[in-house]
Amino acid sequence: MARVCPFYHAYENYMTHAFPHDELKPLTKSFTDSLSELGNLKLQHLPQDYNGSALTLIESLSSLVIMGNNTEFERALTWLSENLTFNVDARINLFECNIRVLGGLISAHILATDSTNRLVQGYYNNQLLNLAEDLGRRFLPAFHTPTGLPYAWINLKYGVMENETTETSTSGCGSLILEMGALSRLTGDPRYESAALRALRKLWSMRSSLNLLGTTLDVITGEWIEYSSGIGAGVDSFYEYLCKAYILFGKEDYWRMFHSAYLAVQKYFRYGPWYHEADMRTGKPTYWQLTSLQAFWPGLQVLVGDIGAANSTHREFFYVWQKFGVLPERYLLDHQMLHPTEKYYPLRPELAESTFYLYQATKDPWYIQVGESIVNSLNSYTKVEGGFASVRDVTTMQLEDHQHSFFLAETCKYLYLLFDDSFLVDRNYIFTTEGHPLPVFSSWHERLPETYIPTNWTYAKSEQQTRRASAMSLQVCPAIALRSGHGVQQIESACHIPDSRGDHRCFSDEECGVDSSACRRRSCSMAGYCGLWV
Ligand code: DMJ
Repeated sequence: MARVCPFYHAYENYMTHAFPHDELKPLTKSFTDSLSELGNLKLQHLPQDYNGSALTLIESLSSLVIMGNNTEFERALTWLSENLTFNVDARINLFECNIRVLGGLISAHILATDSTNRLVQGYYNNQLLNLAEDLGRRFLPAFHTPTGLPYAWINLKYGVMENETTETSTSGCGSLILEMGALSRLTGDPRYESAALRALRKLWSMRSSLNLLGTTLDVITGEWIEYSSGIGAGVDSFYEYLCKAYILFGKEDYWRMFHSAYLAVQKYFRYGPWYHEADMRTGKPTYWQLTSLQAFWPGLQVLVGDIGAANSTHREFFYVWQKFGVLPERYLLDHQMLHPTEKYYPLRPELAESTFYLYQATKDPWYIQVGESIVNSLNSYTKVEGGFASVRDVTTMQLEDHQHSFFLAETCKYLYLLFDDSFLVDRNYIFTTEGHPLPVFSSWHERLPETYIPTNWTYAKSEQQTRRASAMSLQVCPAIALRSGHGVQQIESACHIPDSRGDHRCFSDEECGVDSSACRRRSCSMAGYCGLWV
């Protein structure tokens, strides 16, 4: 049964073999607390040598509510309220701890206080929000730098350590605004949102004249270290948070930044349905690689209404998924081969995430088939008695003893929502980069004109459905009208120009003809679509 939700097999095994440690080792039915990227949090009332934060439990909270399991949600909530503390000597990664722990707690707090979820009333007394606020306060010393750009690492008890590295990534300091902004709105303490916003503005001021950013930088000097960047590792959620911050908070400043950044990505990184890396100073291509993390991009494109481009990129990623059975971490586009060492698939969510967004936007049943195929692959290749294991090598399907917490926070959640989106009916949520839902605070989207529905998709949205502007269907393409001091101002569309024969399957370049507007020969992509790919 393709649609059987993988969540419970993963969750129950975590609870049996790993809880209250961080993550499950499904092959040996044991646990790990040594998250190199997250550091270790600690719990009260537990043995001295215990080094866990029940990370997978925190990451599962919003998924439990979405699936309607209020009993388990409340059990988890009680346990965390009584046991979790952040007053510990632990060096943690700010970005990871923000998206997984702070985001998990804030989202769960909102879900716990939302009366439509029918949780047991009376018991909940803001315990998760108090924990989130305590954690947020411990983040603040990381921002005490001359630039306002935060250190990548901080000790929760002692602040920034002596000789701490000053190197961080674009996503590390540019994707904190959703969680820290929400924390400020919920607590009334503006410090979290201001710190994250100051960092974001500083980062944006460091863009090149082409509106491109690099991948790594120094938080003290404010100078770039790595000038090459793309839409994958180290940068991905920066773009995502500019767009989602606009949706969540409604400030047009976020949209202006996102719009310029998005156009630059499409201009300098896009190569047909693929995205390569380029030097931020010259726009010249650097690395021609497909990475598994890039597969979130079509989901983001759905939010801005660039469905044609989203569809073509999603199809290529799914083609690679089918070719290998799962998505390899890195594929060398210029050599048409796997990266020699990065052949792994750690149960990442990005393809399922984009599939969910594209189905929400189009209701094209093809995306349901994609979802079924993803679930089938997960069950065939990664499901073991003790949970779901990462794939070490996609050429041999040899497994690795690790079930990452994002598998429960994101992969399982997006697959569930693809088949059953009843949780989203009449609600307006935006998902953080870790898949935790936050209700849209502003009401700007209700003012949107009639949403733009492209006509060249294989299956348009059912006319019977009420068209409601929501965070799930931002769809502001093809032209964006911004209000300015002098009335309404038209700005360049973010949308990709749709391919006039978008659904024509091809076998060779010869079948594709010449593009009438660009006067260039079209070619046939790996998945069999004509376009200006080369
Ligand atoms: C998740 O932790 C988040 O989505 C992050 O932004 C990058 N990707 C991982 C899972 O692949």
